[in-house]
Amino acid sequence: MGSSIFPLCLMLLLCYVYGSPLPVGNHSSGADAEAGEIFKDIPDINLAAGQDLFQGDIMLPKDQRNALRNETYRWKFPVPYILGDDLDLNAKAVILQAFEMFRLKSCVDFKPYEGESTYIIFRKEDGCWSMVGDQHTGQTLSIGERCDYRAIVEHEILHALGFYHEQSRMDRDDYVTIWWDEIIQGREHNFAKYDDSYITDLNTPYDYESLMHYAPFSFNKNASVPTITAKIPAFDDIIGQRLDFSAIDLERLNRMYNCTSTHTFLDQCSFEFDNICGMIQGTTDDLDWVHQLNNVTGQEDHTLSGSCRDAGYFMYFDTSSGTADEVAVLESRILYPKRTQQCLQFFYRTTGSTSDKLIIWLKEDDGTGNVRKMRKIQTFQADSDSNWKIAHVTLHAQKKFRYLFQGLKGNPSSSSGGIAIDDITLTETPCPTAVWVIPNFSKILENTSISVIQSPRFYSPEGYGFGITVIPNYNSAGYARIAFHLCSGENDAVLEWPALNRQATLTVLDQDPDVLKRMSSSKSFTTSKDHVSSDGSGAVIWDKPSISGTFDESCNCSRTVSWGWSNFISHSEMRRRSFLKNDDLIIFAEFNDIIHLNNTEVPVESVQPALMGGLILERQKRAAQDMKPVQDQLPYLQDPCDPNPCQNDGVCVNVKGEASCRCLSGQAFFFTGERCESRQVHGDILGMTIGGIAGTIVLTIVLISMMARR
Ligand SMILES: *[C@@H]1O[C@H](CO)[C@@H](O)[C@H](O)[C@H]1NC(C)=O
Ligand SMILES: *[C@@H]1O[C@H](CO)[C@@H](O)[C@H](O)[C@H]1NC(C)=O
Ligand SMILES: *[C@@H]1O[C@H](CO)[C@@H](O)[C@H](O)[C@H]1NC(C)=O
Ligand SMILES: *[C@@H]1O[C@H](CO)[C@@H](O)[C@H](O)[C@H]1NC(C)=O
Ligand SMILES: *[C@@H]1O[C@H](CO)[C@@H](O)[C@H](O)[C@H]1NC(C)=O
Ligand SMILES: *[C@@H]1O[C@H](CO)[C@@H](O)[C@H](O)[C@H]1NC(C)=O
Ligand SMILES: *[C@@H]1O[C@H](CO)[C@@H](O)[C@H](O)[C@H]1NC(C)=O
Ligand SMILES: *[C@@H]1O[C@H](CO)[C@@H](O)[C@H](O)[C@H]1NC(C)=O
Ligand SMILES: *[C@@H]1O[C@H](CO)[C@@H](O)[C@H](O)[C@H]1NC(C)=O
Ligand SMILES: [Ca+2]
Ligand SMILES: [Ca+2]
Ligand SMILES: [Zn+2]
Repeated sequence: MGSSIFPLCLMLLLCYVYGSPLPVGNHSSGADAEAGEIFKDIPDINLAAGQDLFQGDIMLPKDQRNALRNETYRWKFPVPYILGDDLDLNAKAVILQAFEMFRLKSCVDFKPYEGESTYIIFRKEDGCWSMVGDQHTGQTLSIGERCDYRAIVEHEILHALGFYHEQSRMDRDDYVTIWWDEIIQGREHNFAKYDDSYITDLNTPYDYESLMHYAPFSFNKNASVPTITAKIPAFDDIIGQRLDFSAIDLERLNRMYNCTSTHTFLDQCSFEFDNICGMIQGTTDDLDWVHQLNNVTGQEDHTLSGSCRDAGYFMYFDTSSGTADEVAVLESRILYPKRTQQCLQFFYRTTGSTSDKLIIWLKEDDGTGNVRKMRKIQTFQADSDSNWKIAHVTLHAQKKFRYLFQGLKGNPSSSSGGIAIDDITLTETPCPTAVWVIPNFSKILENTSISVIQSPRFYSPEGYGFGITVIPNYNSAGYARIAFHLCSGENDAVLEWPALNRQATLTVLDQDPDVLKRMSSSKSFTTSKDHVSSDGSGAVIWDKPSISGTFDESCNCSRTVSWGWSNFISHSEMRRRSFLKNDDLIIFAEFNDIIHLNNTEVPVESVQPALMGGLILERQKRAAQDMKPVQDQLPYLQDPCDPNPCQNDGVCVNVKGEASCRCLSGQAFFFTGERCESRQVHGDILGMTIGGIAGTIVLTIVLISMMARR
């Protein structure tokens, strides 16, 4: 048994499609121009687009080994990829976001294609689909119209990595009911299940929450009758979730690929255990932080928010006694950065004097291997608001380091409390540009007279003012509409208008203490000249807000019409996970120019000598011939510092998408050149012998700014 050629099984993916973003008509009145936006299934769109092409190609022929069991179909990391230029600009940036989620939560990694024999080429074809497993030929993964959402791209990549749909499991009939009579004729094969000689569940239970599960109304005949329902009805609301990987999705991915670490995750702590995650108390300070159990009402920890007795710890610095200026320091263990930027996220609460301070420090390798070089990063001044608050601090650690929390007593006589910290996460990803917290959100959801909530004004890295619009009860359909708009701001005179080809990303934060298990809801669109005002004037809505927008007193600025999703997140989703912890809804927003992704496609090289077997070579030649000719273009590198182009241990810094090398400098010599390729000896100590002492020279990083790149 077992024929040797694995068929190119195209997996037609039935992904839940979110409605395209549409403008909210008039934000100030809260009225909506385009009502009745609903979820649509890809099959409907595909049928309309004539995508019967893949029908029937989905079934695995009998006697075939499954990608999941056969290691031949497992990828070697990093997976080479090409972003085809037929993709929408937004889709390209969303694919890169999905890569970042894999890098954060698993050991899966991706790299731009450089002539490898196997790779994934992302294209915009009809619908969203992928092949299953590494086909060793270079394979297409389609991110079609309306597929450009992070969760959908993650779903497709999971197929490419070797995973089938959750309801294809052999034991699925124990967990879900398939209503065969309600399935569109000819689409029944989408509900096939596979024998356990083909697929393995990797010893994990059936997962209703899987990103790989079908939604109830998949391939249905009648819009109001489901084709798949859960045996436990509570899960009917959950199957088909398209937020992010579930905990079990990650467990399986990590088991299949033997992942033991991830690429961008560094540290986290919710302080629930006595070892406080390897953190240590400073020894040269006055006092210690206390590992405090939340046993006083109104003083709950952040992780559990008072939901469990005898659990829920945080770190606490009491500022109500002693003398002013007394200090306690909490230090992290030593961490080893892989990138040059880290984001420290934590929650803190101040209940003492308003002159108390919480100060974040970075302690780095001084060049001799000792972690002792201190840098003050940010100070948080206490205030009279005693709720938990979220904080983000960007660190730029380039060598091994610790991060420190310093509590500083302000005025004990005016303090009856102190400073608490909890739920720390440290990742090597950028901190969010805009963070908007809406307190008392469950009360807002219940109050139907609240129609529209506008955020304050934020500024993008380029200087554009922008805001977020939330309509908590959109058309009473059980969904919150969340949308993005531009605001007039102090930089408007020098900026480019209209602001096109910028990607707006809105993320509703799942406040799970474990950053790897967070299932935040994130959606993106890219501003385009096709986004026109619904008032009939045909004006592009991304023009200067002072001209195209309406004045709003709350920000003393003009806001444009907002663009977003009326089904951004359902009320039941928000209540189910930790979206409303402490009754705060937390929304992150980004607004970035992505025009550098306009030309990313690189030609496929047909010859790859020596490394490959004959069969694969043949297949690849055919695959290359089948491809449309592509123009000669420069390869696009997503992270110019990966791999590090700097020589002689130079540190690479990503400066606006370009690699810039910071060269090492010693007492006797230093490195120069764009890639730190040449060594120079300091003039004044030219006479010193270099060779013998090179090993003991103390190397310190000097920030020699390199020539500005063109
Ligand atoms: C895996 O698949 C390859 C190619 O189809 C086949 O040659 C090989 O025998 C399979 N391995 C196992 C263990 O089934
Ligand atoms: C928005 O509402 C204001 C007053 O509420 C009105 O003057 C304006 O014409 C409306 N704009 C649109 C595009 O409907
Ligand atoms: C769809 O199902 C609903 C509820 O069962 C039923 O009332 C309706 O007639 C059905 N529509 C069609 C077109 O079959
Ligand atoms: C994972 O580890 C097992 C056992 O060591 C090994 O057989 C398998 O090849 C590994 N898989 C991958 C993808 O590295
Ligand atoms: C609360 O916990 C602390 C130790 O964390 C303990 O010293 C204190 O007595 C407890 N208070 C109450 C009211 O149980
Ligand atoms: C939230 O609700 C509580 C109690 O209902 C109230 O005391 C508090 O002021 C509210 N917070 C805000 C920011 O509205
Ligand atoms: C609902 O919201 C309105 C407007 O903000 C407010 O005046 C009213 O008191 C709220 N009602 C309740 C029950 O909170
Ligand atoms: C509003 O902004 C204008 C300039 O944009 C400024 O002159 C004015 O003082 C501001 N008003 C308030 C209340 O801040
Ligand atoms: C994007 O690339 C296409 C061709 O590849 C070109 O026609 C277009 O002008 C580019 N857009 C921008 C804004 O540079
Ligand atoms: Ca805690
Ligand atoms: Ca101490
Ligand atoms: Zn799928």
